[in-house]
Amino acid sequence: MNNPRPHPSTARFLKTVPSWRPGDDDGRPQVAVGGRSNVGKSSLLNRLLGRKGLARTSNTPGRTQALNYFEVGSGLVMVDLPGHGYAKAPLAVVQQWQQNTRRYVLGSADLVGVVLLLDLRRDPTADDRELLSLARQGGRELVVALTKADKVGRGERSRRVQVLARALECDPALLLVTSARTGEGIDAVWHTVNGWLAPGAGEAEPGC
Ligand SMILES: Nc1nc2c(ncn2[C@@H]2O[C@H](COP(=O)(O)OP(=O)(O)OP(=O)(O)O)[C@@H](O)[C@H]2O)c(=O)[nH]1
Ligand SMILES: [Mg+2]
Repeated sequence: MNNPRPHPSTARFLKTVPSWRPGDDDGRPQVAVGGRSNVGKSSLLNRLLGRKGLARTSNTPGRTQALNYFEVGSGLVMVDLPGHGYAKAPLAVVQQWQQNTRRYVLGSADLVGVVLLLDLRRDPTADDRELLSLARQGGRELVVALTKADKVGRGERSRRVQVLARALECDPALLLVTSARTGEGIDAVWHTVNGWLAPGAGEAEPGC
């Protein structure tokens, strides 16, 4: 495989979108990164873009409260989705995040695919399943990236991949084991995303 990653100097923050409208998109293809609060979305995005401080990361769950758009070269926009499932957020705030995500994932004309992040050590929540189902409903490409693999030993990893694949009804081969800390799995995510963006893509079966 040739180096599938974009050059880090091509990545830059574009804007924050607290309440998505169709006019927020600009016609360039988009790939969204979603998952529960604290799963490692911003960290993985920084790794994918090769730039440490680009997306804000935090030990405080619920840090990313809006859609954050990042430009990757001239041909791709990556979107950091607000994390779901943060127990301490007020209900009204949670509902606003959820509505925002739902409107965007179902309504965007530019969203090509969703990278759903799940912590390798945890079982999927109802919110994870909802995002999965929204992506499927919206006809988006889909890949599952299992995060924080550096915290899990080899044997336990393959056991968890099997468990999660069964829980999501996905082929285990389609779950990508990743770590923002070590960089494991980053090329595999790019390989998948580049496949979505390649000319003639779009007729393949959904990945997961
Ligand atoms: N060990 C390890 N820790 C990680 C990894 N990815 C993220 N973390 C840590 O997990 C915490 C949350 O990471 P974030 O990237 O901010 O998570 P997020 O999903 O963007 O969180 P919200 O924006 O709050 O939804 C931080 O303390 C990160 O340093 C990883 O691959 N390995
Ligand atoms: Mg974040």
